[in-house]
Amino acid sequence: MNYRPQHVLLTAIAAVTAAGAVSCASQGKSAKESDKPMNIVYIMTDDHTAQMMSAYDTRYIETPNLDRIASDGVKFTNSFVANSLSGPSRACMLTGKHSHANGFTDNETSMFDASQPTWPRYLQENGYQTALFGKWHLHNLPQGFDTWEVVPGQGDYWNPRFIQMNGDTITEHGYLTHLITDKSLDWLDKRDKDKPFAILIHHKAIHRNWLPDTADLELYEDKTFPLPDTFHDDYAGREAASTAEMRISDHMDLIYDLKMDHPDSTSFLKGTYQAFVNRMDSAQRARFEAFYQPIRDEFHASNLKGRELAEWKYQRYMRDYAKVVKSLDDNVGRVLDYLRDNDLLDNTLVVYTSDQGFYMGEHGWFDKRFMYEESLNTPLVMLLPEGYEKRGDITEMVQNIDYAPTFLDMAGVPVPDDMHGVSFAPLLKGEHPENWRDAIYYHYYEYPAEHMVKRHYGVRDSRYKLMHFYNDIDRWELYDLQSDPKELNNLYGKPGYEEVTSDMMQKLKKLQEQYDDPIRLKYPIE
Ligand code: SGN
Ligand code: CA
Repeated sequence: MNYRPQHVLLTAIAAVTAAGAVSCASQGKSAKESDKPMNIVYIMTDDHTAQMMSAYDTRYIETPNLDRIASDGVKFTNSFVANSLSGPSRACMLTGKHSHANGFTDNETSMFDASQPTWPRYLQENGYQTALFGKWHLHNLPQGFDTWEVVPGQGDYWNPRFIQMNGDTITEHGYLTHLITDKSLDWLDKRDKDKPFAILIHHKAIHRNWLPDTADLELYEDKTFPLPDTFHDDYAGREAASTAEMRISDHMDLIYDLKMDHPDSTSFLKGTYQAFVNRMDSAQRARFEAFYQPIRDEFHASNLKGRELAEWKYQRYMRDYAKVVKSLDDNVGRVLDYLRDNDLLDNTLVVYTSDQGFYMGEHGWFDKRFMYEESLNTPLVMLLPEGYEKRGDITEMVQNIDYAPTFLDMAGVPVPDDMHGVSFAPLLKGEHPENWRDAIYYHYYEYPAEHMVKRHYGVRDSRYKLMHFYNDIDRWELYDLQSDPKELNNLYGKPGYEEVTSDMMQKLKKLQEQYDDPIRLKYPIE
């Protein structure tokens, strides 16, 4: 590895200036905020999918503040994760390495070695102030941050607990999305203004079980969301899809997920639901119950069954999810306003992304995990500091393993050789490197586990996707994303696709070798 910690702010400033990232001196500009090294504001949500962000998809809801980032900056239209699950995705993002190399393969059995190098730690060692607020979910305490305050595990929407740096756990009053933003803005205000900073704002929103802020409860109640045309998918030719337990019809819980509590209900998730709603104080709870009770009464009287029930559940799911997005969008707006009002936008990279995508009824599902498009994709929009002129859509394929090398590169810090990701800083300058990757690699491990999505790995290029489901199954799937973007028609083994299959196998083999994923020894490709 080339990298040597420099520990000196001046070195970092010199390096940044040398990299041309933020210096305005050469453009004859007078000394001002943008002459300083670049800052990073990295905002990541949980389970926020591109279908529910209007910069990407106008069918469902409006997200004006998130869209401000896209319209004033850049929007990646081919942005993917390496492993569509929270902890693994976070570990890939922090380390720039695929799951097998960073050691955090799944939420259940992994423990993140927080002493391993991460981009916040490299920046900290190079004179940056670093801070993290919100969801961490790597089963130990953060390292590489001057300041952090994280929620235990998945966190609580209401009156949430926060673990503090001194080891104490405190309980705050209010709604989590506001509180994470309050803490972040407070830190930004109190930071040492002579040093560059990197702040990671990690929301729990929009994670299950979609408890909205009481201020947003009434929203979207008049709206009927269009049903995805794959909602009643029969999973023909896709065994792993057929055995997954994430169908809105069969696996979404009426109480826990949809708040349709009833004295006679026997759901095994009732206790979990009650633990969450019991966190509310009496005023919060009264507003919550006043909103949901009439819906419950009508629902329990209606005695819906079969497809009617599934479609009713879909509408309630979409509404609650949309309400939680509304609060998130408002709070991202607060951060953008703060940066604008404090003249920070010229020299700050603002990133908005999610730990993965999510199903909004496509294939009949909620949740994520699969390498199918909705959960492989993740939203990625950025406001760029001076010196990065690109605006609008970026179509090259990027992955969350690229974030670490990109941020280091932009900050003028050498990118360690052992990172799998590649800096996409050239794309932010409007360049189109000829040797940019033509395919991405994916590997999901958490099985057997909740939602029962079988282990799989695969490769996706701009036209085709090849996946191998393994462990207690041995099934390949191949899709032509051009003729079958919804991935309903598994072409693997069908006549006429021998050459495409063989090409994709070779791409898969090459990536498994490049990243040195040990799975290739178990399932060697000729
Ligand atoms: C929880 C959820 C699951 C979800 C996982 C992982 N169940 O276990 O639905 O798939 O988190 O999500 S819940 O009953 O606890 O809500 S992740 O985004 O953190 O990876
Ligand atoms: Ca997640």
